[in-house]
Amino acid sequence: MKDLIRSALLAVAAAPVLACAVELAPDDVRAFAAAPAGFSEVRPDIAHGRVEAFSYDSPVTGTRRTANIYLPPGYPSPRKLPVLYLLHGIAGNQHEWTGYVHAQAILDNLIADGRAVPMIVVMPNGRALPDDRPPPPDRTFTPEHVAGFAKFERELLDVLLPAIDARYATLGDRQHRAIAGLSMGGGQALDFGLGHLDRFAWVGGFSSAPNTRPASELLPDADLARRRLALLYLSCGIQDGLIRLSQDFHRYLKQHDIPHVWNVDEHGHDRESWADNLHHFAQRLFR
Ligand code: FER
Repeated sequence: MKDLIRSALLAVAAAPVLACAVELAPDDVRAFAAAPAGFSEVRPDIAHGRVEAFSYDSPVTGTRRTANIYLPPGYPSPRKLPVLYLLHGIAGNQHEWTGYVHAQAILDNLIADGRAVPMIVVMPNGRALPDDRPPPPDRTFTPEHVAGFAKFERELLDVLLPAIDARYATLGDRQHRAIAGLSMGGGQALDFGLGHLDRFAWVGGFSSAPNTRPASELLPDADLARRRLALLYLSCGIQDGLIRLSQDFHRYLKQHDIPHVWNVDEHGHDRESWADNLHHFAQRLFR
């Protein structure tokens, strides 16, 4: 319920940017058919993973911070697992993917059907500020608040990654580490993932926000990108006023022959798009 209120507030706060005119190119189409009915609903007949809280000290904020961790059914298993870092939007927190998007059901269903490999999913709070609660709507887009999302880069790389690898049975190398996010978190995933291909081989930006650095800055060396990226996945809905940014990113990748998935769906800046894209992205990871 809280997440629904939060997204409704965001819709009001972000209305001017999200209402931008959308122009579509011929290749702005779905890469995959819509997920099957019920893909994000809890199925009582299958094994379920669990979500637990993981706390760590952040030298960036000077506070103790908490991430949510999805552990697949049967964890701990004899085998070490790959890890996906999954980042929320500007008005969300570590509960947004599970609460609003139903990520836990999506992952459980894919794993039960053998369509995704069992993985640990780390859902941190990507707002590296001493007060990391979603602010009231009139402060959602302040420079201070937006800066908190950029400050998360050092905390993620220097503190959270090593802490997760120490606490959980992870494989811990770049080939077994992915990063993706929605909107503000999509921008973070592209900035941090593509900016640190020594740490991540799988990167996804869903409805990425204007905190995304230009593709020319993130991937100046196309050859290196081709060699290091296992998957680069971009998506956006045709009703999302932020689509221009992803279209430009896709165009740059195409011009420079950098393989990627470009999935344009019929949705807006909303859970329908993010749930569908998590479903498609997760099943392509670590294979
Ligand atoms: C902006 C429009 C939208 C922006 C961020 C967003 C930093 C983020 C939206 C979201 O996370 O849902 O101009 O600037």
